[in-house]
Amino acid sequence: MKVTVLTGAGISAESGVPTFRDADGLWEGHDVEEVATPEAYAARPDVVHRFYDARRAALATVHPNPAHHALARLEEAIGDDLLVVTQNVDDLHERAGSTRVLHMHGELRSARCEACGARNRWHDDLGHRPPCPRCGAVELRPDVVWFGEIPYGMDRIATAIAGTDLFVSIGTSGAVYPAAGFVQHALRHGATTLELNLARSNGTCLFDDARHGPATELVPAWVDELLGGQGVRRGG
Ligand code: BJW
Repeated sequence: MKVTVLTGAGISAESGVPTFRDADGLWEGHDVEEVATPEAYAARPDVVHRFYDARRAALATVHPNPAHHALARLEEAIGDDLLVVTQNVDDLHERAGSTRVLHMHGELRSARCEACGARNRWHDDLGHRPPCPRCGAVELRPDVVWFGEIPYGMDRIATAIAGTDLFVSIGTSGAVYPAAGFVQHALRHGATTLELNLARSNGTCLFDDARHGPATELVPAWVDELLGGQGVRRGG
């Protein structure tokens, strides 16, 4: 059985990473247009760098939670038959032990050079305008995908979803495309679909099954269920 999991900010919420659109969300104090578009970055790079530098620094204070660990446990059990596509720019899946993770909206711990295109592992601030380690140009930006930009890995994601038996969406509001459309892509290709989210999302009615509650409870329970009773075996 092949499983594709889409994760969003809700899976990291109980680790202390703010979501985007909940009441106390990340963007409550920020105008989205001020920080999450290339135009905003061109107009006010200092504001944007401050915002992302603060979020990158905050990663050092958070840890993976039982939902991240459960997905790592699922990968241990079914290996290549699992792909985690995350919209999150944190690295909590990897720190929990997952290796098959595709960051479609980029990563906080990466800096992209607008001159040479290099994607550099990055742990420090960018606001003081360090040079690109690859080409020396002073054109490093957060390696994240803003509105109007093309998410990473779209071909690989489309192929994975087309061949998946089970598509599971965890902790995402379904407010942002193309991720919000993955469930329909999965359904068109005959997959079973499941939503695990704190509350109903914009797309809940599209899923075959939807369970609502905290990810730290729902995800470990679902992984137990899958590995316990459903006959999921590597290559099976
Ligand atoms: C819990 C929980 C707990 C809480 N347990 N659950 C008009 C119509 C349709 C589309 C468009 C349109 N106009 C423009 C577009 C396209 C646009 C778009 O979608 N706009 C919408 C606003 C309508 N999309 C784009 O521009 C994208 N690019 C694109 O489409 O390119 C064209 C193309 C695509 C494909 C192939 C070829 C070409 C780019 C989108 C980039 C999004 N970037 C951001 C910022 C990333 C950097 C950063 O982090 O700062 O990505 S926006 C932000 O939203 C971030 C997130 O990844 C993304 C999704 O948010 P998410 O994860 O769902 O978080 P929330 O807060 O919304 O929801 C959290 C959920 O968790 C809630 O439901 C809670 O209930 C739940 N929750 N606690 C379980 N404990």
